[in-house]
Amino acid sequence: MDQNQSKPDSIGAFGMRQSKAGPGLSPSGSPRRRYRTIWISDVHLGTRGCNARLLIDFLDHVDSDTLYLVGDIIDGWRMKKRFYWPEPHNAILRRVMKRAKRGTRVVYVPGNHDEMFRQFTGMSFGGVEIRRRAIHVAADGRRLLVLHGDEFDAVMLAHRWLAFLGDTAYTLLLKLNVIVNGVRRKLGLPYWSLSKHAKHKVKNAVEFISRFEETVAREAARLGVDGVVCGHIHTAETRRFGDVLYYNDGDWVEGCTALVEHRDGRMEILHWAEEVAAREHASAAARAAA
Ligand SMILES: [Mn+2]
Repeated sequence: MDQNQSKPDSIGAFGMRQSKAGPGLSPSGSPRRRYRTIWISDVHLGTRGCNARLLIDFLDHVDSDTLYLVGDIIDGWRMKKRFYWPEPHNAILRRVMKRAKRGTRVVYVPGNHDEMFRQFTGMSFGGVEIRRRAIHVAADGRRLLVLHGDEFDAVMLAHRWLAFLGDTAYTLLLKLNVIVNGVRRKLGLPYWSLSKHAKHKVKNAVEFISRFEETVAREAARLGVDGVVCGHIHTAETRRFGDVLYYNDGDWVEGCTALVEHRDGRMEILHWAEEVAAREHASAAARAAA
């Protein structure tokens, strides 16, 4: 944790970010966007698949009254096999803890990959509340159930959700995604998710996603809430099933998305790779004009 409060986020991992930006400004100098609520999940810290660079950029450009961490934030499964913890992953945790310290309400709903934190349900660490699930009351009064989503795996398939591709094939796809994007970055091309696009080409995957969404929405209807926010299947979405709203905040391994609630209760999915590409395009254009 940064001891020097007057110093803005000057974290060494990204040297160029040692900016003069004040607390209300992002490192790129634009004012931080402030939302009522932000939901992120499936960050998978501790794996190479995690797009830490984009997530750090996201955290440096947005703020909220409440931040929900909707599970699979730290990948305990993968870490058991092999320890992997580069500096940018620390930088993400520091940013989250700093937010909690400065008054953002941070609610952490662990998922299946970070289920080791479920034993701390009801406790609070550094201002981060740990919950098994949560009810979020939106600005317009709607009640949204917040859960990770792995609780439906057993009902749906008796397999993990990756069953449709096979865990090995999926892991390979994510590895390829890292390689492809390493090359793209060297070429100055924006982030593009290979695995996300491959998934949408597989008929079984599409059917699976649809069935998952329906199952979660049905549970929300049964509980009498107005909607549900989950993660788990790495597919951001906003959909309506009858009277129930289904929101999935996506992930930071493939899609790099967050779900946000505006002041008036309006919900939106932010596609961060596209935002970064647009910003870089705009600043390149500005440089060319100068
Ligand atoms: Mn999960």
